[in-house]
Amino acid sequence: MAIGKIPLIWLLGLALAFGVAAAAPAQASSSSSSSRVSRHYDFFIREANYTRLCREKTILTVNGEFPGPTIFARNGDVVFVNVYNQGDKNITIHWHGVDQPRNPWSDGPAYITQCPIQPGSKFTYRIILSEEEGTLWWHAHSDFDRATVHGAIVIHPKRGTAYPFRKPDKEIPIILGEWWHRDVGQLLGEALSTGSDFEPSDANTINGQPGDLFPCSSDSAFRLPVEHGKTYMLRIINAALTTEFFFAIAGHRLTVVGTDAAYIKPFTVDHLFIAPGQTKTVLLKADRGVGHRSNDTYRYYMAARPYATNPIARFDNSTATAVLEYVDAPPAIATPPVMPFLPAINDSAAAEAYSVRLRSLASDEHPVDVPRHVDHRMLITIAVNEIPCAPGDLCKGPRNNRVAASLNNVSFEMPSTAILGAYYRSVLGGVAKPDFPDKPRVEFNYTSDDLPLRFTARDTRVKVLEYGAVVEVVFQDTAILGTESHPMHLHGYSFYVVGRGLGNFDKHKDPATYNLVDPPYQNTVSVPKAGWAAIRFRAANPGVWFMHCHFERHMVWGMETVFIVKNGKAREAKMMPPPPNMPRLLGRADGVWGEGRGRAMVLAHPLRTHRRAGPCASGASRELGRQGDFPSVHGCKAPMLSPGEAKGLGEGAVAPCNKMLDLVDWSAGDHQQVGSALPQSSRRSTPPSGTARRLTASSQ
Ligand SMILES: *[C@@H]1O[C@H](CO)[C@@H](O)[C@H](O)[C@H]1NC(C)=O
Ligand SMILES: *[C@@H]1O[C@H](CO)[C@@H](O)[C@H](O)[C@H]1NC(C)=O
Ligand SMILES: *[C@@H]1O[C@H](CO)[C@@H](O)[C@H](O)[C@H]1NC(C)=O
Ligand SMILES: *[C@@H]1O[C@H](CO)[C@@H](O)[C@H](O)[C@H]1NC(C)=O
Ligand SMILES: *[C@@H]1O[C@H](CO)[C@@H](O)[C@H](O)[C@H]1NC(C)=O
Ligand SMILES: *[C@@H]1O[C@H](CO)[C@@H](O)[C@H](O)[C@H]1NC(C)=O
Ligand SMILES: *[C@@H]1O[C@H](CO)[C@@H](O)[C@H](O)[C@H]1NC(C)=O
Ligand SMILES: [Cu+2]
Repeated sequence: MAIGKIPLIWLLGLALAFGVAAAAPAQASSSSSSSRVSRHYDFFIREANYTRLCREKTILTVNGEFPGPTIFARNGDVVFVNVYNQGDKNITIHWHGVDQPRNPWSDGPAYITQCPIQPGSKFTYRIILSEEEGTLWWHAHSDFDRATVHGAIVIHPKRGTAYPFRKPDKEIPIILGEWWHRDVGQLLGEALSTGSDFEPSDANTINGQPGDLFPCSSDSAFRLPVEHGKTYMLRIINAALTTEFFFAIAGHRLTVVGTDAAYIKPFTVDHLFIAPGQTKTVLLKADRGVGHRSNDTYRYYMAARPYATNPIARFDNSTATAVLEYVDAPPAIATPPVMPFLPAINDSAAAEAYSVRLRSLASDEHPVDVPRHVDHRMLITIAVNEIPCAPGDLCKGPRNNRVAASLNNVSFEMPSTAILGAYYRSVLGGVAKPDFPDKPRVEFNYTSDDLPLRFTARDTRVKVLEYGAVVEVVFQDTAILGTESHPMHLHGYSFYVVGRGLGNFDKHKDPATYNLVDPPYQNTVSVPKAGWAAIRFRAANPGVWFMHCHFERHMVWGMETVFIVKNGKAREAKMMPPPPNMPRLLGRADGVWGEGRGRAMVLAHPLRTHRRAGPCASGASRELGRQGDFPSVHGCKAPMLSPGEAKGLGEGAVAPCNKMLDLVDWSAGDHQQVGSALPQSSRRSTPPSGTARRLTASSQ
């Protein structure tokens, strides 16, 4: 990303924020109890050519940008994002770290909460911000698309409230990622077909750029211009598929003030540690520059070096750099930037020393609510495993088997239809088994070397939780194919990380070491290599919530499960009904809204999708309109399934995303009331004219 890019995005975001804010008063006053503001973004998924490491390559992007556009909002807002899939593959988008109270429909993981948005289709996500404040991010949640389809979500304090520290002079997203010479979709396809590990990336990146240590990368390296005496807020996001990082800036210390979307007690470090899925909000005081201290210079590297824990996995050990540059005192002679000290690639002690320092702010304005009494305990072992090679297959995984991964020895098998839809229609049984184990079937010395337990088996097993139950999950790393740290991410919740340690979790001794006073509140916990981490949350968000390792390759190998949290009794304790434009029939986002009450419908030609907003598939017609909170829905309207065809499919049948069929009466639900059932509602019927368009047009 070139130097001019960040300020541009920043300005766009401000323009949008002001655009919305300016239009908001009319609507805010119509909803007396609330300051909830709606914001609108258009995301066009499309291919773009980018050159890195001396080679041009086609990647999938949002609005042609890599990294993608930043979403700006305030605590408590609702953000609508229209996702138009103008690419040539299925995709979904996830709003990482947003709880989405009662609204799993917009959470995003493919085949968990929705069928993918197919090429030529559109889906509007409604992102309901509640308790989150700080730095989050969005990313594709299908295949390996998130390698290039990701961006920051910046959540400012509510209007009239402030940061729990002095307002920084400027805020800058710093997104850590990777770059592959090859197409990531192809890499995924090859690895899955042979059961082998993935090829490591060719470079690590900061804001999309490898930096000075790579060929053809110096001119385009990300540069952060600073002025002496000012304070900068870096919103650091680890968007990498495979890599945990140490991060530092030469000559400067970093004060960590937030992690994921919660404030913490500030602490100052020379370097920090960040796992994929996590964010760190840090303050950087620009106290150097030329002439202030004897060895001051005007350029300092910021650098991200991998922390890699599995000795047998191949990995990209390269260091990504960007340049912090004092612009208020340009020197006569350009000097090379200074490199920061970073821990060694295998320095587990450094990673752990950082993680144990995280403590919630726990102030009057930002209190904690750590559950003390636990209703439901789970011990979940994490493992990389093997699955025997099927006869006749050519497998290139360990010992010529397939590499796999598991939680409690269940290697999660992705269903072919969305679990949420099946659960909502009370036909879960055809898709998943509600018997994910609470603990490993057999106890063993989890962290002992040479465990003779390589094999696992695939299944779609989910955990069903009672509404309101306090759940404690202890994640236990195992040495099955080598110990490794794992970033475990839960959708739908943030959780308190109440404990962590090395070796085997001891249920008699370790709980005594828990921090129940000010544990960090996170959505992604880094479980230490050959160790464990304990989290607690109150299951008060009904829905279907994915829980998985945020290393993408572990996820595609099965290191995940799903928590289904039942509805409670009160209306506010129940899942909202599905939105009118849920991708379902053939995964089409724009299939059937507002039509076809209680009838099954099918789109005529599943694979002949209208690409790049071309004509609709035969039998479907293009529609324009809006419904409820979802403005300007347009797309292809599916034809109705004939009563005969619908009958032939049978009552309660569960069809895969590509086969159609939905017998629920989608339009009879209370979509119109969804907004009013929000904790604080302020449905705005029409976006300020031109807002979305302005963003779209100017962000290309
Ligand atoms: C990318 O480059 C290729 C080869 O030059 C070209 O065919 C293709 O149209 C370009 N794609 C885009 C989106 O510009
Ligand atoms: C500058 O000097 C200080 C003290 O002599 C030293 O600690 C530091 O590492 C030097 N370099 C930089 C980039 O600050
Ligand atoms: C990184 O990996 C390469 C190739 O495996 C190796 O030659 C190099 O020494 C490694 N560098 C570091 C810093 O570990
Ligand atoms: C890290 O690797 C180095 C050599 O590459 C080795 O000497 C050292 O013991 C390792 N440290 C840890 C903590 O494994
Ligand atoms: C488990 O294995 C580790 C590593 O081999 C060993 O140090 C430890 O003593 C074992 N624990 C038990 C309870 O056997
Ligand atoms: C895991 O499941 C596989 C396949 O059912 C079985 O062979 C293996 O013993 C199990 N491992 C453990 C640790 O339970
Ligand atoms: C795209 O999604 C549709 C509907 O879920 C599915 O039928 C199709 O197989 C998917 N295509 C690919 C390439 O995965
Ligand atoms: Cu993992």
